[in-house]
Amino acid sequence: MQQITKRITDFINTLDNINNVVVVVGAGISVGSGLTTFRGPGGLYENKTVEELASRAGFAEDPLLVWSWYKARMERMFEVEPNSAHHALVKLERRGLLSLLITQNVDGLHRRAGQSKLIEIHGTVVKTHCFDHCGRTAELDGPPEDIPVKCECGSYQRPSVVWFGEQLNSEHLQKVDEVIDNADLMITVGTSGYVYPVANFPFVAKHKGVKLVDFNINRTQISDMADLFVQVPSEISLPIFVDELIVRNF
Ligand code: BJW
Ligand code: ZN
Repeated sequence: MQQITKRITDFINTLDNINNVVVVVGAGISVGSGLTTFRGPGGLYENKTVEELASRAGFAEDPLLVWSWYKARMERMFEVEPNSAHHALVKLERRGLLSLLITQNVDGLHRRAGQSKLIEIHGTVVKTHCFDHCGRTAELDGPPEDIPVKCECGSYQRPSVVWFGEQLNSEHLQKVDEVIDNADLMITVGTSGYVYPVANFPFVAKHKGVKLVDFNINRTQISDMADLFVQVPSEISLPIFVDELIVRNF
């Protein structure tokens, strides 16, 4: 651990002035809370891949199967607690260093940890809307009892998350562009960098001269271009990094 802290401190000492940190998060941050990732162990559900389950076509073909997947995941999400990596990001915000946290996770753990400068760019499981666009929406305070969840129009409600082939919220994307333009550091945490357009954010940042730090237990295309890659579970490495950044007192 001393060696990791030294690598982190040495890197932070090379930085001039850090005031605007943008953080991009994926499923790996919640592993320390007991949730599973999409593409690692436990990533398959009933022999289907996330690409098959998280799509309009998948829901149209078998709404019960897709809702069963979300219900099982929601049961875990409501059981678990934010971990030290989520709390470290709240600390970064409270010290005034964070411009924006962009999470791909729909598990709500950042909000529960107390994060405010937050965009849930792939949506959230606690909201639903009509699969057939009748306009009805609903909020859930736990996993739904009866699935597939019915809509009053006769169709189904679906989770308000972004599935493959669906557009991300354009205001969110505009805000991301703005914060990257003004960023001096981007931190990526626990993402495979497999899913676009989020996978592009580190490339855009790097191209604009923003320093890039990646926290992941496995090497990815993001780690390959990062200025610092820390290959340790983020629940261990991220609290060290945030504390060292705060101690440096830019
Ligand atoms: C740890 C750890 C520990 C483990 N500590 N780390 C350009 C090129 C090619 C394709 C496209 C493109 N642009 C768009 C596309 C198509 C598509 C896409 O990206 N396809 C790929 C398969 C290539 N993208 C879209 O369709 C997007 N929409 C879009 O672009 O609209 C415009 C458009 C429409 C139509 C055509 C063209 C353009 C929408 C993508 C929506 C993704 N939705 C999901 C489901 C959300 C709801 C839900 O959760 O159920 O989002 S899929 C799933 O993947 C989920 C995640 O947010 C997302 C990213 O996964 P993430 O977080 O990176 O997880 P993993 O499991 O992949 O990785 C975990 C990592 O953690 C690993 O690296 C581990 O090593 C690490 N780890 N333990 C640190 N303790
Ligand atoms: Zn409806």
